[in-house]
Amino acid sequence: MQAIHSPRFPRVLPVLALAVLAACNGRGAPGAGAGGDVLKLMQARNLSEQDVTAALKTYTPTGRHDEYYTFASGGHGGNLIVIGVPSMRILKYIGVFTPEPWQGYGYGDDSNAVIAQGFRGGQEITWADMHHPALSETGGEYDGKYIFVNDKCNPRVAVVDLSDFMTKQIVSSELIASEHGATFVTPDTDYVVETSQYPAPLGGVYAPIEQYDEKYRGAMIFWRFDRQKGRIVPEQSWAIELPPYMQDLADCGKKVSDGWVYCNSINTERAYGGVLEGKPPLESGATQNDMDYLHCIHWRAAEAVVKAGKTTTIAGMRVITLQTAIDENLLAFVPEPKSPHGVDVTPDGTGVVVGGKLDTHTTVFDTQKIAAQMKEKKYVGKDPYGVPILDFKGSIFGQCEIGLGPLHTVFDDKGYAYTSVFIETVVAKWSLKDLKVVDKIDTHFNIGHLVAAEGDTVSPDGKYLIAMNKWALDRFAPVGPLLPQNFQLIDISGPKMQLLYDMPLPLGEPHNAQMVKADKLKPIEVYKPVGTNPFTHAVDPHATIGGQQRIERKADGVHVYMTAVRSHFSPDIVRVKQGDTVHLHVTNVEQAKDATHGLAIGGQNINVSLEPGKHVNITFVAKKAGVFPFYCTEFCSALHLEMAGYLLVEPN
Ligand code: CUK
Ligand code: CUA
Repeated sequence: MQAIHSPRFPRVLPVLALAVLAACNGRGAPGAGAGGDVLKLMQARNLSEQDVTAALKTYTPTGRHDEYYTFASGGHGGNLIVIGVPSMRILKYIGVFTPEPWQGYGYGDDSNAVIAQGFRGGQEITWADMHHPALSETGGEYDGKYIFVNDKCNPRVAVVDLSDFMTKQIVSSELIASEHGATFVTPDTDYVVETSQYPAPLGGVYAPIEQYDEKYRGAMIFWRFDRQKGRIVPEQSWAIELPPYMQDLADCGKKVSDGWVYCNSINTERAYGGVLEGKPPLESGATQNDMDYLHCIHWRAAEAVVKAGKTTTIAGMRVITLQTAIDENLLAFVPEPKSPHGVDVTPDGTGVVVGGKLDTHTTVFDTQKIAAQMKEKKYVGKDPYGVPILDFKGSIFGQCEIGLGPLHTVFDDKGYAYTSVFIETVVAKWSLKDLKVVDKIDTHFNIGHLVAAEGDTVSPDGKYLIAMNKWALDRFAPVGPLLPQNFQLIDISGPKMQLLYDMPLPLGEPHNAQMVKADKLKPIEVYKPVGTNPFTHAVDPHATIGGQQRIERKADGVHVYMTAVRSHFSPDIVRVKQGDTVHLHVTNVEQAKDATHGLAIGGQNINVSLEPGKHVNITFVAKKAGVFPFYCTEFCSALHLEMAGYLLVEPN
């Protein structure tokens, strides 16, 4: 064996080489020669033993599927990113708040209508600041059926159906003007929680900012999810009014704390800026107090209060006023250290872990102590709005000295918690039992959230963790001043964490993600029966089958009933008059798994995806006279280029 010159090669390398050799021999195929090649490769590419084990732990040969799906928020992109773990291969982008041309999302009547559900106050919105996806749960376990996700900027919540990986609904309430603590689900997905961030007068009305204390408010919305329909039911949803602090992240209780929701807050100082008006900037005004308030809300008791009709309606939403919440003992505060961030309920539901951006601890609040004291009304004070306050020391399990800037926490199957530490830029592994740090690993760089396999459930898997880092300063080939984000896959199965893989994310700041066991998802392969509209889950009234293709002129315009099949559209000539409203009803009549077509029409901003069996309706006005070729945008067959036709718009 050749001597290895690189200082990166540890002396144990030959052991690894032997192991690789043995493995190769064991499988019969590559033989001893291949082992030698591995060594040469390692040398040529300057790879250490660590590098090679990382590669062996993530490399996924062709045809082999990943063990987990990660659903990452697409940040500014307003879409969800589906990633396989451990390979870190991107499997799909799901259009959510933003049109997605490949999927035809935002280019046909039904998907346009979904995106339009998210327009606020008549304003068209085609981007989002997506932060926190949440998988649907049954009994506190991911059930692989739905994923919800929020838009922090334009308070909205979307419902994505994991049977076909399509966004089916967006809900938005004018009650609040921005949000952050969303989306978090109750353990059986009865509710999807959305909490405001920047206080504003409830209901989208105006009040001078000098009346901040009196007129500005926060609120937590409980969006009711109907599992049968797979939709949020706004009429069955409700909210709780909160003081004008900046409510931050939230998490729902589980097991012993089922029925509760916890939300941290910042800016209990109620600063609102005014740098040109002689006031301190918002961020210094908002960091005066040593403690902010963890909001503890008994949502199950609140639900009963709603059912008893003790609500006021604001912007169409039933709201439990702050006074009613206090009177009914639904809400209490526990002081939490300076500028807290992250609220994460432990798998057994006994603890709530809160980080402190300007603190060096994570604090583990004790859900049982909080519930007991609230029951006995053992309060030590009130905030300016009359919300009762619990004793800090009497409400915690303890604190863990973590490092500078702890943010978010996830869990494994062995009783350890993993906290992202922003300023120190590490992941800290610590024991929930004795609150001691046992391991730290560097991240590159600026870690925000982290996600662990099944990490938000009652039974985390351990195994994998992804550190979601902002701005990868030097990890990748440079692409200009706007830096990609960096997802770092970390092996957490052993006592020491091991970095396995760097994955650049080029779309927007992803914030948070969910990692679910792949075999929990059972996506469909084709739409059945032929003519299914994915947004109604039923055969569309305009579905077209072979032999029924036709063009009909009706009072509301020209209706074109069209089929797509390898390799033609029928009809393939569509004649209309300038100014006609055209209704295209297109059914892909195929049922083979890979028989997807697309339909694009030049000059009309139309491109829809026609997966097997799918039906799409497209309405547009033929404004301009001319000849507009249309064609299939998926390479569906040898005669794909010939899958085309003409839209002929005759001048008036
Ligand atoms: S926030 Cu982004 S790093 Cu919106 Cu969950 Cu903490
Ligand atoms: Cu159908 Cu190409």
